[in-house]
Formats: sequence, structure tokens, C-alpha cells
Amino acid sequence: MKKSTSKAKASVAIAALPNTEELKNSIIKHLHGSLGTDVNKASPQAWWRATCAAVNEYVYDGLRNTQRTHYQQNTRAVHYFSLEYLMGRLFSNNLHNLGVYDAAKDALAQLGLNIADLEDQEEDMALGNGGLGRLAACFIDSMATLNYPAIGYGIHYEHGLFKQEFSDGRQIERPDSWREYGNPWEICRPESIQEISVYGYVETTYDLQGKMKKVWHPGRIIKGVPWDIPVVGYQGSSVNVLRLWESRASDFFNWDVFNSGGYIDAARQNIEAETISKVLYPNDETDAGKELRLIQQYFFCSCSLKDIIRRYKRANGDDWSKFADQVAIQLNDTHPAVAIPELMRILVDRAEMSWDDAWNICQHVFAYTNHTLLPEALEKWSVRLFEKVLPRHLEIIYEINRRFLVEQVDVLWPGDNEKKRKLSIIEEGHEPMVRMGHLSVVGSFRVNGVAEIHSELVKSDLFPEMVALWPDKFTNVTNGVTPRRWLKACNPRLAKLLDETIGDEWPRDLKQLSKFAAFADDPAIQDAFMAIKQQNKADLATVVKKLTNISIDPHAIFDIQIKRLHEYKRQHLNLLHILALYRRILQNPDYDMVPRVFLFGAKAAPGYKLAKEIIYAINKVAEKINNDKRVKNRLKVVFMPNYRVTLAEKMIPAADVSEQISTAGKEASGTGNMKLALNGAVTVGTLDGANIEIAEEVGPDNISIFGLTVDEVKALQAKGYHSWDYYYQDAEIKAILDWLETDYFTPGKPGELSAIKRSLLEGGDPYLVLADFQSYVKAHEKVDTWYRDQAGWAKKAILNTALMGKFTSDRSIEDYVERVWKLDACKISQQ
Ligand code: CR1
Repeated sequence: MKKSTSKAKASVAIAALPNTEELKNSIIKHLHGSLGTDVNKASPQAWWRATCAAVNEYVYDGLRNTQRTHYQQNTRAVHYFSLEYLMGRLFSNNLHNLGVYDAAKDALAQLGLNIADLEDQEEDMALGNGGLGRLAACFIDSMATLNYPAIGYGIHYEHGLFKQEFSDGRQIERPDSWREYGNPWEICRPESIQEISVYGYVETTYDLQGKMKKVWHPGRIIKGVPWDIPVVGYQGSSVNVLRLWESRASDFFNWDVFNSGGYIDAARQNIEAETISKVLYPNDETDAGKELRLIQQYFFCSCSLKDIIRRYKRANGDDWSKFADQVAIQLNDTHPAVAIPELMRILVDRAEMSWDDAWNICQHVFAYTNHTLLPEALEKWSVRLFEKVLPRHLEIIYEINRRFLVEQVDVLWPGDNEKKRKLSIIEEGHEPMVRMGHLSVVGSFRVNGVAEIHSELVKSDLFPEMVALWPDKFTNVTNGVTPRRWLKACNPRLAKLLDETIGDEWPRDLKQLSKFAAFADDPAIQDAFMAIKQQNKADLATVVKKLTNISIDPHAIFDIQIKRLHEYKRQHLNLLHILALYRRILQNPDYDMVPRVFLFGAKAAPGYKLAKEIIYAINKVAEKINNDKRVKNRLKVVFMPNYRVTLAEKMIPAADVSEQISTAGKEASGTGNMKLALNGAVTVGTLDGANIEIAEEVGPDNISIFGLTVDEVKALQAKGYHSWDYYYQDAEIKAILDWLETDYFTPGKPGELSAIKRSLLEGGDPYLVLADFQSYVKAHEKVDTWYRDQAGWAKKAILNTALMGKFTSDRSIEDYVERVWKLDACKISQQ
């Protein structure tokens, strides 16, 4: 029995949504009229494009209505500045958010097509590395759903995050060309091109009254071309925009060079200009510190600010007095912090505003989110590089810093040079550096971390003096994930069960999930829930077979760790546990354990050697274990190649166990932890980031916590941590680490996997892997025991789903609105 779920609730932004018949006609119309092909010969690509075009008719309708309403009501808006957006695919997301997924599925079925095949035509839009970029994508979904006037700004990278392949177990990076043949979701807006400047020198001039004026003579002008991606809110709420800038050579500038006879030079400069938006830096957490990266940051900030100012002036003319009432800018980490001196430059140099007035505006416009405490990830730029690329901005930063030190620091701590040295935006030393974190805090009216504990650590460990200066500036907004993509769309079976038991309001009011807790002991719901998990696992097993040729048993526990590869996330701790189990099986052929499949998904930054060694080691150990008859299928290990949003959507609904095992104090929040628990996985985790809040929500019976706490980590490190002690005192640890050095996993090549052992022993084990090892093993023994009681496990899994209501990104956005942005929602009116 087919149920028409596209009853298409009266949508706000979109006048009328199509039924199956209308969609079918529209798809055919576009196949003919937009694609120039015919039903008889159309490829799946063409069908997919035609369907996108059909859907876009409605998306654009919502987009126009939203933009018109915002303009007419002259609303205050938030501008989300982010160097990364990890969007994944948009096809099924847009269909679900419009409420026409089932109608489209039926329409395509009537045309003899399977909607899943069409979905597979789309490349992931992977314009981000990991958590930070995916968070930005969840946030823009929530802002549109909640009807907040919001625009996302970023870079239209030609190449997103690299594609990962394995060659004999080693990571190989291949370029990602996500829009090689165009992207049906984006609209180029040449009418909104901006020009920005870099390099050159600053001239100091004086007018007739003797007033000093700084004039920046740029060395290079670059054009920013905006591409707009409509962001469809759930059930046709607002359709907001993600505006991504592509760099091009400026016509104006090249003609100059060209005319002076420099044809080749002009061509070279074209290439250089276009290089800016060519490729996403593939580093999560750590930063390259390269000139091109600084130019990328400045390029998109400058284009975006000019775009905002253009829009503001259209409504308010040259009167700047309302600017801070109309405009909030959220800095997603320090990557866009150069927007602060850029706005100062525009106000002081171009609008000829006084420094104080300009600074007052800045300090009411910018807010900054910190996403990490890792020292290597706190951005710093050498003064030398800054001066070369942005000479005027460096002067402005010096002046911001001078006033900050004199008017703030010296007032609270008179004559305290040590405080000045510590708080200065400029770090002194052999190579003086601009500290972007300091600049972000000084220039913003609000600073937030991304989970309770992280926000506390931002205050206590990162910026304690800034807190003394401005206690009210600091706040917390715990991360969240959009339940539309991360439950409704990716886990349709569970979504249906929820609709049937607790109603269908949960996708926009996730707290409703708590009603599902009442069913945790209900045998019928337990069975239904476990049957769904079983089907999802069977689906994943098919994907695993196809991608890796490894057969896995859907009846085993699916134990999943998916996230960027980093020592602090401790994929190698997971590996040591796998080796412990393998060793126990070899030592005791009857070793009793519930069969487990360990699944990994992770990309390593191309220059991060140890991370790549860990991938290699996991792959080699997997090869050995998966082919060892003595294991008798109790253990399987799979490293999924090319982990990305689309793979996450297949893995998360199939997870029984979620690995969230970072060293306490290192993972700012995590968001994969939320997605997995939301889909009924039981977390094995440390008390780190948002795991702590997840544990509070689900309660100790429904999560397996292990390891040192933040305070214990600090205490251990203060007293001196000696990983060798664990090696000598724990026979299991010693045996495993020594094993890795033999050629057992790499026949004929002993020592190939020794990098891990070296880092844990000679390297001092900076992330306390060995200290947490036995506690981790016990946390897994607990899981094994729990799983043997199937009804008990079902109850835990159900309660994980039911008690995740807090972690919707809608709640995060409401927190930002209340604590930071002070925005009003805006109901969209139709034309
Ligand atoms: C953090 O590592 C957090 C996301 C989103 C990451 C992760 O714990 O969930 O941000 N930080 O807030 C990051 O990418 C550059 O820093």
C-alpha cells in the first residue's frame, strides 16, 4: 500500500508543491527543454539533472519569496562566515525538506526509474574537512528551517576535499572535481561580482588641513564571482542562500598589464588569480600557514563584507548608524578573522569614519566561535607575510593592538608587561606573529565554545585574562546536527517507526523524541527497532562488499569509528583493542565474544605522516584478521575508503556501537557522536566534548564511559606521564606493541608498522593512549555483556534515540539567536 506522504503541508515560502503527476510532467519537460534529450535515450545523469531542474522550479519560487520578504521587511540578518561547508549531496535533502520525496520517488518509478540510482549520480559537495564544515552545513539548514534571515558566505572551491583511495593499504589522494560537469543546484550571479585587492604598499598622505590619510596602493586586483546555492528549510520554510565566491582575474587589471606589452605576464596573473579558489586546504585542525591560505581567507571575507555593505546601502544609503543593528557576522573559527581589520579599513579609510566610531561598529557586529584548543590549530600569521599580502591591514591590527594594550590591559594591570606580552595580538619573538585568536576575541562582542566543557576550557586555559577583561563576552553553544539529514533522510525505516509511534513533528521539534522513551520496554517496539537496525546493517554489508570485497555478518555488533584521522581522536587506541581481542582469540581458541565488525572511515591530512601510518596499520591488521580462519568470524575489520557525508549516511543508521574515544580535553565537541546516538548506537566514549552532555541525557546505563577525565589528564601530565611504565607493567600492552614490530601483519617486512609503537613509547604517548587502554578494554567488555541481552540492548538503543532531542542544530541556532545574534524570525510571504 502506497501512502501519499507528500500531503505537502501548506508551506510558507512556496506557493504550491507538486504532486506525483505534476512532478512527472515537469521532469519530462526538463528532460526535453533543459537537457535536450529524450526519454528513450536519456542517461541516469540526464534524468537526475531533469529531476533537479523540476525541483528547482519550486526551490527558486521559495528563494524569490524569501529574498523579497527580507528586503521589504529590512530584517536584521546573520552572516555566517566559514571557509568550509561540507554539504554532501543535495538531491534527497532538498526533496525531503520540500516534502516531495515520496512524490518524486513515485513519479520516477512511473517513469521506470529508481530514485536511489539517481541519487548516486550526484557528487558530494565536499567543500570542507570535517566537523567544522559539516556543522556549518547543519547550521544553515536549521537557520532556513527556523525562518531566520541568514546567509552563509564561503569559497567556491573548484576542488573540494581530496578523494581517498587505498593502494596496498596506504592512503592515496586523488583530486575531487565535484562540478566538472556543472552543478544543478547553483546559480551564478555576475551582477554581484566584487573586486578585491592584495599586496602593494601603503602611502601616508596629508590633506590641506594636515589630516593624515592612509592610501593603500594594491599590487593585485582580483574579481570575486558569487555562486548561490539555495538552502531549503524543512517543510518549505525560508529558502536562504549559501553564497560562495570564485576568484577570477580582474578584467580591468589585466588590460593594464596587457597594454604595457605583458601578454604572457597577464596570462600568468590570470592563473594566479584563479588559483585562489582552486583548492580546499586538506587540513583538519592544523593549519598550513601558507600565503595562499591567507589570501583565500582575505578574498572571501572582503568579497562578503562588500556584498553585505552593498545590500545595506541599498536600504539605508550612506547612513551607517543602523549597520550594527542590521548586521551580525559569525566567524566560524579564526579563519575569517581578517574580516575585522577589513571592516575597519572600509569604515576608516573608505567611509572616512573616526576610529572610535568604526571600532564601535565592529565590536557590535562580530562574534567568534572557537572550535579547538589544540595549540597547533590556533592560527598565527607571520608579520612578514601579513605585511606583504595585506600591508594596510597589518597597520590596522597594530593600531587595534596598541589601543587594546593601553586602554584595556594597562588599565586593569597597570605596568604589567608580562600581561601585555601574553595578551598582545602580536606575539614577539624571532619571527613576530599575528595571533588570530586574540584578534577575534578583541574584535568580537561574543565568544563561544562548542560544548559546555570546551567553553569552560576556552575560558580557563586559552583566554583567562580576556575573561577578566570582559566576563560577559564568553558563552557556550553546544553543537547540534540537523535531524532532517541525519535521521529522516538517512534512516527512513526508523523515521517511519517514529512517525507511527510519536507522530511526525519530531523533525522540527526534536524534543518530541522523548515520547519514544515510553516504548523502550515495549517488546513489539523493541523488535521493530532491532529489525530496522538489522536491515540497515544488511544494507551496509552490501555497500561494504561492493567497496572492499569484504563480507561482514549483519548479526555481529557493528562498531563504528568515523571521523578525521588524528592522534587525539585515537583511532590507534581502537586498533590496540582490536589486536588485544585477536590475541586473546589466538591464545584461547574458544574465547567467548559476541562477533564484532569494526568499521573505520577517516581521511588523513596528506602531510600528516603518523595519521597515514595508522591508516596503513589498520588496513594491514584488517587483512590478516579477515583472512585468519582461526578467528571464526568473531572479528572483522573494515576501513571504508573515501569516507565522506554520503558514506556517513549509510554507516550511521547501521551502527550498534559509536566510538568517541578522544583524550579528555582535546575534542571540542564532536558531532558524529550525536548522529550515531540519534540513530540508536550506544557510545563507548571518554568524558570529553559533547560526550559529557550525551551521557547526561541518556544516563549511565545507556553509554559506556571510560578513561581519564580532563582533570585527571591534567594531573597526570603535571606529575609526569611515563608511557614506558605501562609497557613494562602490562603484559598485554607489551605483547601488542611488540607484535606490531614483527612482520606478522606485513610478511617479509618487519618494522613496517612500528611508527605507532615509537610514538607511544619514544614519542612519549602525547595523547595518553596507554594510560586509557585497560579502561577502554573494560568499556568494551561491558558492551559485549550488554549485547548478549537482546531486549536490554534494544532498550538502550531506543533510549539513545529517544533522549537525543537536545542535539538538534535547531536548538544550537536558537541558542545563538538568544545568546549572540538577537535575531527575529521572519515569516515569508508569497507573492
Ligand atoms: C572539533 O574538532 C567539533 C567541530 C565543530 C572541530 C570538533 O570537536 O565538533 O569542530 N574543530 O565544532 C575544528 O575543525 C578547526 O577546528
